[in-house]
Amino acid sequence: MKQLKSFPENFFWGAASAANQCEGAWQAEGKGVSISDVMTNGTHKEPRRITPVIDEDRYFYPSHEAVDFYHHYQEDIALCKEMGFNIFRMSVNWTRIFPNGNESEPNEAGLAFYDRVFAELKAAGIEPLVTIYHNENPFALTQECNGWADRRCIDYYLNFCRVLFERYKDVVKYWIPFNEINCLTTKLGNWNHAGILNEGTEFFTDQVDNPNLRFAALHHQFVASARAVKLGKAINPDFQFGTMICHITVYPLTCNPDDVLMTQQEDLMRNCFSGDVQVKGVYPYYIKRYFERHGIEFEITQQDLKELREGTVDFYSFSYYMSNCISSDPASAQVSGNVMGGAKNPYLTATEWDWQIDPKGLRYTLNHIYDRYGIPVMVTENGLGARDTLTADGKIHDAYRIDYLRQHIEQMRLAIDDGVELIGYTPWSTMDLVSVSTGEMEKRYGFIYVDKDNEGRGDLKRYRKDSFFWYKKVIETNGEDL
Ligand code: BGP
Repeated sequence: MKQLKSFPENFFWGAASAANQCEGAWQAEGKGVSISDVMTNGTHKEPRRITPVIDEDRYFYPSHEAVDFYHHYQEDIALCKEMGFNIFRMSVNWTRIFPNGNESEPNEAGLAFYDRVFAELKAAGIEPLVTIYHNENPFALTQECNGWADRRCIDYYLNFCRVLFERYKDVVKYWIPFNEINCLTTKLGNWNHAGILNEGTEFFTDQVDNPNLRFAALHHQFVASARAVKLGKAINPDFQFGTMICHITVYPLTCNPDDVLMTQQEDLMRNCFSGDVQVKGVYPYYIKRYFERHGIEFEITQQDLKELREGTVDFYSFSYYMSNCISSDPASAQVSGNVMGGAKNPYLTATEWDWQIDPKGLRYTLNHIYDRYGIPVMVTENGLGARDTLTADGKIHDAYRIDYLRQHIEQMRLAIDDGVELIGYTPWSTMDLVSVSTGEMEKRYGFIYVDKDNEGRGDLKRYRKDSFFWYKKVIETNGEDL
């Protein structure tokens, strides 16, 4: 038999992070309040909430200090260099640059921080992959106009993009306009993905959902993304832009045609819709019918449609953590307790948070995506959330994480062998950081352990996990030695 194809020579190996989950320093040097800064920690007896009035005495807001990347970036980037990264995925916190999101002039101190981070990366020979928007919506825009439900956010965001593109035109080449943009196809996306809040009580929750506002917000983000691509390419034609789709791969629970049809609809809605708009530049036929059937209405102008066509992306990137099964039988639907719902797959195991582990599903997904779009693909998130133990001698034996990553990398290689043009891998996450869905620190993903717990205790000291040394070897051998 012919030998398997290898990872290409210039393959991007690195890991991912997001400003709101790692930086901390939530009020440093003129930074404004972002949506994530008003989220409580979910380890309290109730789910995470958004509090319009910050009450430090009653609640812990994990993003306020997070793992303090703001003051530890040099140390963290040095560790990335040690692992051999040639790419580092990060986001720029909008509220450091525009504290309220709507100012005309940027906050120079906020930009100076990213100048330092990029300089450090360059010195380490690491390419930045920059997410422009990763749940860092300025809270002031929620108060001003209910976040992305309002079209004004497009211009505010473009103003932010212009500053980034001009300042970093020779420093950053790879850009992701929006993280997991497709989260807005479900009500989970309302709060941290779009800053939409509708309830006038002490707490806002994500339980309130108005699909007209939510899909309008998604549309505004599509237009903003397309305009960002056009603007960026005018500033530097070498810029490369990508999608970032939260890909929850779905299988029919049985071969009952009802299950198969439901699965197809779920896949189109959750996974394909946003990619179709950003890669193909048009609203797909099935979504138009969906809007009609559900009476969903919002404004789409001719100018919007033109901009969508003109601002398509160069590569397709996505997060992949799990797959789910879809069932038309109400008794078996929703068995799995993970945030995305779905039915339990009897062939798979799951994490403590019920995320079903499915390495082969990654190969399936990569082929599915490449077949649909035919553009370069990057896995910009993938990883295992787990509770790690720091031993007395400063070690973290996370064989379970190594096992998870190894199996997924094996499947990536098989997908390359299938012919998929896979160009990079940035698993979640570089260092431990705050979990989005739970607000916990103890749901850890990093190669680098950070001493901090759910209540914010710990000295923030960094430790190399076993997976750190393992990943270093993987990168050194370009994916040969797993
Ligand atoms: C993705 C987000 C990340 C990250 C990851 C893990 O959806 O883009 O920001 O947090 O999921 O999720 P969690 O932190 O909820 O375990």
